[in-house]
Amino acid sequence: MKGVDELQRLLKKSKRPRALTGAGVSAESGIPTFRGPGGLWRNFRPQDLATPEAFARDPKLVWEWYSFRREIIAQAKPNAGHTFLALLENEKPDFWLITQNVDGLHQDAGSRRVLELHGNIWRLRCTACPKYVEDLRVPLATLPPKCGACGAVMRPAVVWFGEALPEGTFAKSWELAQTADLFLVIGTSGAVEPAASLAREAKKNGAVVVEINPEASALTGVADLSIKGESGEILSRV
Ligand code: BJW
Ligand code: ZN
Repeated sequence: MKGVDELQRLLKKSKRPRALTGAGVSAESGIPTFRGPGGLWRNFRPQDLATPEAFARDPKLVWEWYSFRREIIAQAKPNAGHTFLALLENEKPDFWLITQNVDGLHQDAGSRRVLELHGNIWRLRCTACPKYVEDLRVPLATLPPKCGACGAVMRPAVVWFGEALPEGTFAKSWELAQTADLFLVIGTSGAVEPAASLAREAKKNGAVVVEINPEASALTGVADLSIKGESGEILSRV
């Protein structure tokens, strides 16, 4: 396939490759994406679940949604797309993976240079005190879970709409976008900012942008090469 050959060529000569991944990279592991057919938001409005206001209004409802997703993720395994990106890290000492995903499957596949823009579903933080914990239990003992230190409600340590991304993580991602020579955009609709702007920033600074997605996205116009297909399937051929 022409796109795959071209990507192979670009990877071979790249010294500073980066990848931005989204929910689509975990779709072949059986984890639903957010938008589109079968997406997690087909039956819900994002503002009813993924905002601090929604959580303040009904923490149990929001936690039930996260609990449901934790159950699915707990049973999922990394796919060929995750594995490819983990192996790329060994080949390219300056490769960095920037993910919007909260599922931790990149780390499960062996990736270590991972920046999580939107947090991680396995971590919880207290709404009242600095307590921050990893909790892998499925299901959790109570919904909403309570802080062991102060008794207040815990929340998932993820980034909701209207919340700032972890400052150091985003700053580092921005710098990596600016210094990229190759920027892979894999399995994201590019609908959410500021994550999507990383691809634009990379392009502005001279990187070749390659998209892998079975559908057109908000970032297809930014891509120099757009490979249509499922990321696990495509990357297993690179
Ligand atoms: C496959 C596939 C296969 C399928 N292989 N591909 C500028 C303009 C307008 C609005 C804004 C703006 N800047 C900021 C905003 C507001 C807002 C925003 O972006 N709104 C837009 C909706 C317009 N952004 C924010 O609020 C962000 N915060 C912020 O900007 O703060 C500013 C601030 C500064 C200082 C102080 C205070 C505030 C935060 C955004 C947080 C996003 N959070 C979520 C939830 C995380 C927790 C959780 O998981 O529950 O993150 S929303 C959700 O969307 C999740 C995802 O990471 C994110 C992106 O989705 P993704 O990954 O792209 O998934 P999908 O489903 O959209 O797409 C899947 C793709 O895969 C599709 O294209 C498929 O085709 C493809 N696919 N199978 C490859 N096998
Ligand atoms: Zn607390």
